[in-house]
Amino acid sequence: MKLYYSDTLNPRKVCALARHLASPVEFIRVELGKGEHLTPAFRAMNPNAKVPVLVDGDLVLWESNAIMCHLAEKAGSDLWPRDARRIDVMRWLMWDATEFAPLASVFYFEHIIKPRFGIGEPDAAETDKATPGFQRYAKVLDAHLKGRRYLLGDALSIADFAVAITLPYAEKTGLPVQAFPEIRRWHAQLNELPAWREPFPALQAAEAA
Ligand SMILES: N[C@@H](CCC(=O)N[C@@H](CS)C(=O)NCC(=O)O)C(=O)O
Repeated sequence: MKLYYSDTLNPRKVCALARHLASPVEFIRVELGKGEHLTPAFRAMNPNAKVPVLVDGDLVLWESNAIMCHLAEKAGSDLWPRDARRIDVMRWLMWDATEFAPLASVFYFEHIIKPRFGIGEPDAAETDKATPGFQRYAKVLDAHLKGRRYLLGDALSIADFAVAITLPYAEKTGLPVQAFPEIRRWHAQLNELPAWREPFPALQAAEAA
């Protein structure tokens, strides 16, 4: 399998999961700053011109959450459960994609993407606008996590990898999580996983130099 990624938010979930499962993937770094995702060859894999993309034989799969399902299924892992908990995972993936992540990622975009790609200064008006919505959903998440180690209870799942993905950047981006102790406790537990802390392959020495 080949996993096309960049060291940004959505690929991060997939890279973390691939490492956690020790999936046999070849990591292929796509330089967004150089427009490597805009080439005809890349668009032939993903017409959205976005990372991550997984190529597994004839299967070319885009969308980070779908890729996580595929990697977990392929590994025979319970992180994408085969029983009724699968529906619960779907619930959290949907909730994240439609409610939580669009608000949480505003902070990431303003404070990490903009400076990194030189596309303007962080705009406080944008994060201010996202804050009430973020707090509304963070409250739901915080209440759900009370008494549960992970989103599904005792067992880690791909839903945790999806919903928590903005949390490694919380401090740097000013994501307002201070008022949500269960979210912070949950993320501290995820940080115990080496693959969560270090999801990306090391840069080649020449690139890093
Ligand atoms: N819904 C997609 C979003 C992927 C996405 O937004 N990827 C970003 C990096 S985090 C990207 O490739 N951006 C390039 C662009 O928008 O030009 C997923 O979850 O895979």
